[in-house]
Amino acid sequence: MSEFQEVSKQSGVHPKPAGLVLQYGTAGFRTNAKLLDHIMFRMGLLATLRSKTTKATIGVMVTASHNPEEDNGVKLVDPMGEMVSPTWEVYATQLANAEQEDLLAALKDIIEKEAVNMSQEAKVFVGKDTRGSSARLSQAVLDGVSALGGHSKDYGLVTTPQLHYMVCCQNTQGKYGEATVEGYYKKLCQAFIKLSKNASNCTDDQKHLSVDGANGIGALKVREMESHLKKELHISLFNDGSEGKLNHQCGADFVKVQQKPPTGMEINPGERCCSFDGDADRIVYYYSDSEGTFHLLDGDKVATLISTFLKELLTSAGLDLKIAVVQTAYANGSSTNYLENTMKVIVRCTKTGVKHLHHAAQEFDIGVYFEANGHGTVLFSKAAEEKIQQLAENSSLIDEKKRAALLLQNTINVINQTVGDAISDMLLIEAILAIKGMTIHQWDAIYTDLPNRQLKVKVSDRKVIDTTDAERRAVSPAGLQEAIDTLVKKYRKARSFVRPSGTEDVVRVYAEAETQDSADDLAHEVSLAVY
Ligand code: NG1
Ligand code: ZN
Repeated sequence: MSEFQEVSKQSGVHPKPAGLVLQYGTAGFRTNAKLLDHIMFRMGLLATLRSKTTKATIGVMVTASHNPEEDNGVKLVDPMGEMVSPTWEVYATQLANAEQEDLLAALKDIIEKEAVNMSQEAKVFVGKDTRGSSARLSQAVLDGVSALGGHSKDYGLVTTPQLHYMVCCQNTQGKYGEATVEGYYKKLCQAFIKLSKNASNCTDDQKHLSVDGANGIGALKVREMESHLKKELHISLFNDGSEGKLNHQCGADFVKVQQKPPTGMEINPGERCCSFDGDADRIVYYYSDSEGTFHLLDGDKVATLISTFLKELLTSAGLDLKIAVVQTAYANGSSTNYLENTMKVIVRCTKTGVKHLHHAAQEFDIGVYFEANGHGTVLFSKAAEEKIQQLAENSSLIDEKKRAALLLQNTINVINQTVGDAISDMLLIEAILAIKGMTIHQWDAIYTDLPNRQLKVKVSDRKVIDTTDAERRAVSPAGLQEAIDTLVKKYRKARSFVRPSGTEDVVRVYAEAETQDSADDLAHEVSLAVY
């Protein structure tokens, strides 16, 4: 077959370094960019096969998110804009690790297992972030697609969530929106402007937001979007990529893990600020108070704000829809406590990695999911969307109900339901704060975070740690959990857990306790128990 000849020929241009083994992890493949050329070519091949089996457009995003500039990575996007299915993650690893001479056999094995109809047309959307290596690597993906006779559309520089959005729009024949970057801005910004009109007495000062673009793609895209906002939001953009290095001392991951502001940003007391990560799928907020103390509002605070807003609207609209918040073990204990006991919403805890949260959120009428690091979105079931729409279109309704239904409808439109999206989340948060007339300080005061600490520990083999109960308890190595339990008992309001990272060769240690000193000590002691 000629397509296999072409694969053979082209794979010679993208050879695999012999013996190199990489794994499709929590966020796809991610490592030093120098090691990724063959992976990209092969992911182009795999996406083409996936497109043929699903008879739908598949996405391939070239990015390493919050990782350093020297790294890169790739992840596949399934037809509805979601992460690729677990079976195909296994295929991705197999194809990536086949030695050069075994590549065709590995490819044919997948074709056979999935009974891929090779005469079916294939379409793949490709996007990339701003890393120096991304242009070369995304070309390797495109080469992979064309080697198998697939069609591709290169979206060039886009955020990860924008690519997910395009794939979903394409596969729903435009019902979700138009599969263009312009269409994305129009849909989100129009909904944002309609929401903002519900904010009474909003001053120019309150419409101001400082954004740290992490010197990445998010900064470019915020600039592109600005004209669509019609001055309803005034953005001061920092770390826009003109000087600093991607993710270096800035961005959502830096701010969350270091619990301090990014460099390169001017922060005035009380002013709202937020940081994106390197591919703009995460967002965290923060401010500095009049004493100069830094306050972080992470994914848990975001989930709380959004779910409170939605719950109030459901009550006003008289809609009986089941709303839940999905978190991971990293969620601050105070947030879980507040959500369950004060707000009385259902809270679920899943393993780390958005695909787990996403699936859990799909089980409810409205599922708000956020990782503490700021990656998250809101999912509305089809039935919930229909009920909201019917109510919004019902002209006989009394004012309050109608207003709530319209707010819910525009909330749905401002959200990118395919995946966590810093731009979309930012617009929703800004709209909610404006509508509720809330300052960032008032939002922060909804509950007080328990002091916490995250550490990374290098071990010879992180896979010896196995966990259960949504990663909150270690089942191996023997004795580790007992050791953690003993340490935790020494502190008040304490909790700690360890798990192997899915994106770095480290074990992550998390601890929280009544005071920062206790959290720091506990994290340190637990990290010693991991060795
Ligand atoms: P790992 O490396 O598996 O902890 C990290 C984040 C995840 C997720 C992925 C993908 C933490 C503790 N972990 O995963 O939440 O965002 O990266 O980017 O923040
Ligand atoms: Zn990211």
